[in-house]
Amino acid sequence: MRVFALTGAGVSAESGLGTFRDAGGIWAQFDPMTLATPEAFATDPETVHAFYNTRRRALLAAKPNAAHAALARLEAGLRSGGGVFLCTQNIDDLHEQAESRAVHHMHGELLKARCGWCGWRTGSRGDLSVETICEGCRRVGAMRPDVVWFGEMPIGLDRIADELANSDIFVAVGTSGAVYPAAGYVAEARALGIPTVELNLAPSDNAHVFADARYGPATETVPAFVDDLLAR
Ligand code: BJW
Repeated sequence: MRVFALTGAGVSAESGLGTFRDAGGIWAQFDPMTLATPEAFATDPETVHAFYNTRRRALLAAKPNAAHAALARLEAGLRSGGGVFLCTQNIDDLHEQAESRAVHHMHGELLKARCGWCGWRTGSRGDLSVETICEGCRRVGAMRPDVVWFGEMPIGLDRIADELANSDIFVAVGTSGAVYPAAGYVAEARALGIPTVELNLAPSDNAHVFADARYGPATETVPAFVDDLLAR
């Protein structure tokens, strides 16, 4: 069995990292257009850096939870017969900390930085600022978190399309279905005749598109779902 798992902020919520669109979520407190667009970074890089520096520090203190662990267990359990493609919208590294191996970060990674001048990418666990020097071109002013902002192209869309087309089941965990292209994957899966399951705290924006759903905290629904899949 080949599993396509799409994860969102809800899978990391019980690790203490905020979601975006829930009550009290990040975009309930801040306007994404002033923090998560290339235009915001061009206009006010200090504010954008401060936002991501705060979130990076929170990530460095966070630990994976039972949902991350269950997805890693699923991958290990299916290694000899199929596998898991873990397509995450999250920029945290909690799937890797839980020892998932096939993790694809379609919205980038907070613990990496990229130069807007030359494209140099590097691991980066400390704060970034407009003074951060690019090790590739030695210029300052354009080092930015290696994340995908609104209006930018998500990473590896061809690979995602291939993995989706070759999967036997599509499961979405803790994502609101508000952001495209990820929000459209369930409809693509259904059009391909692939069974679809939503695991979420509450019905997402596109809950009606899923064939099956289980609602509750990810730390409960994901381990139970993995147990069921591995027992098949
Ligand atoms: C729990 C839980 C618990 C809580 N247990 N569950 C088509 C139509 C309309 C617009 C567009 C469209 N196509 C493109 C667009 C534009 C735009 C877009 O989608 N806008 C919408 C807002 C309308 N998309 C883009 O700009 C994307 N780029 C693009 O489209 O390029 C061109 C292109 C064209 C054609 C084909 C392909 C490409 C880029 C999007 C970049 C998103 N960036 C962000 C920020 C990343 C960096 C950062 O983290 O700061 O990514 S925004 C934010 O939203 C972040 C997330 O990855 C993303 C998704 O959020 P997610 O994960 O779903 O979180 P929430 O908070 O929304 O939901 C949490 C869920 O968890 C909830 O359902 C809760 O119930 C649940 N939950 N606790 C289980 N304990």
